Amino acid sequence: MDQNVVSISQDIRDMKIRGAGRIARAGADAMGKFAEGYQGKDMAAFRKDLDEAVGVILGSRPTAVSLWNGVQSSISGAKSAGSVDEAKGIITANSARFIAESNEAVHRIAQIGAKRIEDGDTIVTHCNSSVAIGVITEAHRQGKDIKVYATESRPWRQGILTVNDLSKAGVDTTLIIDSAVRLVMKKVDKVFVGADTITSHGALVNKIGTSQVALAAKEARVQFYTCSETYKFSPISLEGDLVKIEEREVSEVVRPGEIPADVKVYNPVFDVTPAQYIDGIVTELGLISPGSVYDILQRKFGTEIMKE
Ligand code: RI2
Repeated sequence: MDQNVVSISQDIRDMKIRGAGRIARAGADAMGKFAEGYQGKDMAAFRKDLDEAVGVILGSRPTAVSLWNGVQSSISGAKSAGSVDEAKGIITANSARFIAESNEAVHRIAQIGAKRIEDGDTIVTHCNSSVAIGVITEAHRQGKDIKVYATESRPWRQGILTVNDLSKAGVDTTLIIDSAVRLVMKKVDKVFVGADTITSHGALVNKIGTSQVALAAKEARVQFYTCSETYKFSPISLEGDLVKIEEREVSEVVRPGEIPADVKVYNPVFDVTPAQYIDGIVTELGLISPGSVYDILQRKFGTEIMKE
């Protein structure tokens, strides 16, 4: 097995590479490196080895469809190539294109989303979304006077990354524990979060606790936005497939011996926020409603990607 593929997949599994966009780009990069380093000339063997490499990468984290889309976009058309060299060329070009378009999408979303933030706004963000942070820091860069409450995001505490990012950008930032969200919501104007997956019926799958933030926002009549590149839209959800919610180790929640051995620990990493809690999805194609996800999936992916 290609060592780049093995090590990138391990880094994704261990959360050394994390965040739905970053893992998508890492998955695409792994496919590009696999193609560059492939030595054989037999197409049948290449197809088999490619399938194995794809399986290793996709097995690293199950929830974010961005990883699946990054990998599938990178290998699109390669298996029907006339030779291994042609297939390798297709994959390296696809991979580079995906990574460039992904970075460009993050930039576009920052420009579009920042317009929804007004001078004097107080914002809540949850976990660590590079895309949501891009929107917030762009609004700040434009000179808008904003305040941000960032949740700690147990158990991995990605909120610590967020407050570091925001502070570095000069944004007035306050860290709160996850359970303080409803209390602070009274002082909040807008919520901006990221996305791991968005389904064809507009439900948002994001870091555990996102749906509680959305619930508190709805109750307080606070606008709730998710910032999502369209490769986080799930083509397989069109066929009714459920998004697999990743469960991680008990050790992420409690230290050994801290609780009685007969107490079970349940550590789901993501939850689902239904479309009716979402005021808008900021994508690189524009600000859309959750009801438009189906159309974009059809327009962007058609049925092609599902046949790979
Ligand atoms: P960006 C993260 O998942 C968070 O749930 C975050 O909202 C989402 O990915 C999107 O991140 P994890 O990898 O692509 O921390 O916006 O489990 O950076």
